[in-house]
Amino acid sequence: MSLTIQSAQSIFSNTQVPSLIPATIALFDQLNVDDQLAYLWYAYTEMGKTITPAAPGAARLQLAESLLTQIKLMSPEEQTKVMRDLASRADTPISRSYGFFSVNTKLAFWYELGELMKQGVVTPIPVGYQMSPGVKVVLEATQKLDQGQQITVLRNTVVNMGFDTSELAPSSYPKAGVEEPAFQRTTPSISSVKIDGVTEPAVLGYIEAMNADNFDAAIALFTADGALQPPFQKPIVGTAAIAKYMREEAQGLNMMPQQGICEVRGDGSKQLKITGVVQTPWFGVTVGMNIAWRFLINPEGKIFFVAIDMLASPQELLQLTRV
Ligand code: ECH
Repeated sequence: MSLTIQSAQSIFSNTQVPSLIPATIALFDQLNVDDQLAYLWYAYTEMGKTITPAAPGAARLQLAESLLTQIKLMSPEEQTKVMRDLASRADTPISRSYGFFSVNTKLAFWYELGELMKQGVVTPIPVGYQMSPGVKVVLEATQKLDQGQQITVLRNTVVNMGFDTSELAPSSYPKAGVEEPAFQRTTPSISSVKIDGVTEPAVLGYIEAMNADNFDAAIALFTADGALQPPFQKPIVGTAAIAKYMREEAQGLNMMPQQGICEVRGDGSKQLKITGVVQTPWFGVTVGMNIAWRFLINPEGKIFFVAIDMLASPQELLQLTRV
């Protein structure tokens, strides 16, 4: 029996519970553009009372520098227009350039704009803006989330902004092929991994390699046609695509798996579910995200599939029921 990505996606599917994250993003998507920007401002400043992201390094800010310089020189009305264009994914030169940024460069761009707003250099909210009841609804929904879920909502809204460049050739971006700058690790990397109930070498090797940003070692554990499915996304298929994704989005993560279960299937393949906590370099040790990894390992011990799911509640960390 050959393994398929479609069947792999459904392993441990009965342990999945609906997440409040997509539900909150769906509410956000219904807001008009000014309300979306206002929501982000209020949510970000509210969150800033307890947690603040680490300042992005100079190398990463350099990638966004040209846009930031243009925006700084604009009138408040022009600045508002740029932000509206980004939020509405309009096809403008700035919105296109933004669309080509990696996830972390998009976050760094908004981090810097947020700083410039605090300094009064960039206008925070359109002049004369009146908060609509819809914004309150989304803010209240956000307050019900834990911090890991809140930063996921913010991150995903930022990722979705800008012109959708996925259909455009990379050559239409002047800085195509720029190296992704390295993220500074916030704590020493965790070198020996222990997971209650799990001894599978491919899984332990995966976590160890990821915690050292050794993506070549992590990729070597996958089958050539293997897949990785990030939270709320479609699977990324094939080692080249996974490697690119990891270099862009998985740098500096601290993965702390806690416990898991392993089941051997009829064909000798194994399915494992592991729960634990992951920290992003943006917030270091201050925010832990409760997640699950669902692995399908082929009979030769290679990773055919791994899905990463955000857990709906900390109670789910212990929910390791059988299929
Ligand atoms: C202001 C107002 C105008 C509009 C905007 C504003 C600024 C907003 C800003 C927001 C910054 C938000 C940030 C969020 C960071 C979130 C990071 C997260 C990381 C999660 C990572 C996970 C990793 C999982 C994985 C694992 C694997 O095994 C494989 C790889 C991978 C206020 C100006 C917009 C500045 C900084 C949520 C879960 C475990 C899948 C990666």
